[in-house]
Parts: sequence; structure tokens; C-alpha cells
Amino acid sequence: MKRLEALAKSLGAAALPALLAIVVIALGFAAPAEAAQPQPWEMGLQPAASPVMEEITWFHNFLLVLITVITLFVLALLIWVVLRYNERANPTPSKTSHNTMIEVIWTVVPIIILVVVAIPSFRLLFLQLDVPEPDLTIKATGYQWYWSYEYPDQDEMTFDSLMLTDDERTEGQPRLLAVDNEVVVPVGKNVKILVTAADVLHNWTVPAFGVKIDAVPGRLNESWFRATKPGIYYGQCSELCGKDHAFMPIAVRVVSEDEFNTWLAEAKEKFAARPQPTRIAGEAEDVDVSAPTRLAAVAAQ
Ligand SMILES: [Cu+2]
Repeated sequence: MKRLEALAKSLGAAALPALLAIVVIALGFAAPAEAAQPQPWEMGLQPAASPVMEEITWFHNFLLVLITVITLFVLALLIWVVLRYNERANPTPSKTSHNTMIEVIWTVVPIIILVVVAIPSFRLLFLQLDVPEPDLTIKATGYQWYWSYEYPDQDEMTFDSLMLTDDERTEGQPRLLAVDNEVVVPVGKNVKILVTAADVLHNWTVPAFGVKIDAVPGRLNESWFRATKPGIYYGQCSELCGKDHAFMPIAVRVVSEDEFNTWLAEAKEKFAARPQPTRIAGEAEDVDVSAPTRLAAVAAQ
């Protein structure tokens, strides 16, 4: 009897963490729906703002439910075995060593589970990798430590995008995420993003669009997104690329088609004559820090 009491007590103690886990999972599902940037206490994914991210979010939640059910099922089996088949409860154990039915079941059921996981997984991979006919193409080049963008179809307009320092930020611009020149794209249009790097590996990532793609020197990777809502979407370089890896954020402003055309007309003039690239964070505006120049400088040291 004492033993049972002790067991009930320990089960009661186990219930609290279990309850906490359920609350945490529930919070994860109810991600806040404001700006597309990390939120305090955020535990789920950022709210989806592209078809790919909607699918990723669905797949994530689906897998979470699946693994939770499997884990609870295995836990229940373990508890059952411990209680029912311990030496005291079951002094003369059965000598059974084979059971065809149960062996078929525990082979076939995992296969079915894997197929159920594989089908949406491959569907999602094709959705991500099969770039649809683009309405707009943007090329992003990673530098130590900022991004440079080119609109090849728009007079090859090109500009750098550098993180704003604390002095440069205005009210409402998030620290370590806001940049001087945002990428601007129209809402609801297929944007093909070509990604490369000029020095070391970087990674162009915008969580709300479900885009995370390596920027590799000498190689052109491609991805795409179709922003479903206007707004500003923040991301960060997601490949350790050196000292200022944490300070080369990505900011994409999604606007209506009219606003985009207005911006485009201004941007074409503003960025037309500018030689690329011209500066990095913290250095004088007119210092040439293009990769060959910087490599030469490093070699001379
Ligand atoms: Cu980087």
C-alpha cells in the first residue's frame, strides 16, 4: 500500500512538468501576429507571409502532433510494462519469444508513419525548389558584413543594405534588424531571389517567407517567395561569416504595386550611378572596400 502511495505521489510530481510542456506547446501554436521579426517570448515560428512558409508552418505543427502522440504512446507502454510485469506483480514470467502478429504490426505501422511524413515533406521540397515564373528578380550578394542587392531587370539598379547603428535608428525601427536601404518588392508577386557571396559563406534568410539559402562565393543559388501581406519582414545572415556576422540583417519591405513603381522610379535615379560596393559598416562612405581591394589590403599586412 505504501508503495502505491509513493507511486501516486511520484506520478503527481510528474504531472506538473507534463502540464507545463502542454502549455509551452500551446503557446508555440499561438504565435503573435504582428511585425515579421522576433517577438519577446516567441516560441513558435514567425507568422507565415508566403505560401511556402504557410506549408512549412503546417508541416511543423503536423510533425509536432505526430511525435507527441508517438512519444506519449511509447511512454504509456513503458509505464504499463513497469507496473504490470515487474517481479512483484508478475512473479512467473511468460516464456513467449515470438508473436507473428505483433511483429508484423510493429514493422508495418512505422512504415506507414514514414510514408505519411514523406508525402507532405517531398511536396514541400518541390514547392520550395521549383521556382515559378518570376514577376521580379533580385540578386542578393553577401559581403563581410552587409548585403548588396541588384535588380537585374530594372536597369541593373544596385545598392548596399547596411544595418543602422543606434544613432541612425528612428522611432520604431528594431535594433540589429533595421537597415538603411530595404529591399522593396510588390505584394502578391513571384519574386525570384538569386543569392551569392563575394568573400565567405553567408546565408540569406527571411523566416516569414520560409527562405533560407546559402550565399556561396562563385556560385549562384536561387529561391523564391510570394509575399502575401504588405509590411516589413526582417531576417538575418544565417551562416557564421566572421566578426560582424550578427550585424548584417535583411529587411524586405512589401508594398502595393503602385507604391513599388513609385519607389522603383526614385530608386533607379538614386542608385543608378553608384559604383559597387562602396562601404561597410563603420567605415567612411567613400572608402573602396570591394573584395579585391580588401584582400589586397589584408595581403599587404
Ligand atoms: Cu554573413
